[in-house]
Amino acid sequence: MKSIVVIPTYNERENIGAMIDAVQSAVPGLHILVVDDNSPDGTASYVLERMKTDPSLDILQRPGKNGLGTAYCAGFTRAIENGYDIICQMDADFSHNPTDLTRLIEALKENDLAIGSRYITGVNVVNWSMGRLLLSYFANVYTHFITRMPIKDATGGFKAFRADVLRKINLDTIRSNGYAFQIEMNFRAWQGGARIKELSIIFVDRVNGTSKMSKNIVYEAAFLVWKLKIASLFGKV
Ligand SMILES: Nc1nc2c(ncn2[C@@H]2O[C@H](COP(=O)(O)OP(=O)(O)O)[C@@H](O)[C@H]2O)c(=O)[nH]1
Ligand SMILES: [Mg+2]
Repeated sequence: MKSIVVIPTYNERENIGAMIDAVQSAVPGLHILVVDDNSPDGTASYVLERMKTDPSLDILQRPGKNGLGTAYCAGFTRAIENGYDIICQMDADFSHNPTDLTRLIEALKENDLAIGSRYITGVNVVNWSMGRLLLSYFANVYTHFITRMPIKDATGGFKAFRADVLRKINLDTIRSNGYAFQIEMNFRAWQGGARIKELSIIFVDRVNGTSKMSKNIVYEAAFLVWKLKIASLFGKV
């Protein structure tokens, strides 16, 4: 199976080198596609330099910061075009542990979407403020309550998809970005009949670099779950 992990970056120069090393030693042979939004800190030039000697590494460069959701959609589209069977997604900031990729990919033998979940066995989050933790936790309770999607952590960004699941979703029509993007992808996969498996992971807040999370991302997600719910009632999702 041809497999790849898509890693979006915005100002991740401090992390990306070690992240590429860690992914490659965790899952030998896994290809990496970095989607960089012209990070002012030169993340892309670092990756381009490494690509000269590493054929398993690729980059998609976009002209400016255009949000996480569209970065993922562009990366997924490229991965589908290039014939990958398994397409993973993870952050560049070490919040997601690259060694968990093996379990996510393994789970695709019997599932179509594997989700790294922080909320299966209690709360597996390290170093977040109580405010941020409560926000994330209740965002998930709220999402579950409205959509009835059988997923405990619908806002996480550490996943593995069978390419078929992504092919079925019309990626060009996705407009959501932050938490909302993760929820929307799960919802569309679920509505499309994907077999979904959650695996427990430990999420650790970043040590280097800064978060791009904002208040708008929360409002966007709060609104989106209603949009999905209503669209699904009318058979539009
Ligand atoms: N290409 C791209 N990557 C982004 C954008 N916003 C965030 N990222 C990346 O997405 C990942 C998650 O973002 P992060 O700021 O850590 O969000 P948080 O973990 O919710 O605080 C990191 O690898 C970021 O560099 C964006 O607009 N474009
Ligand atoms: Mg982060």
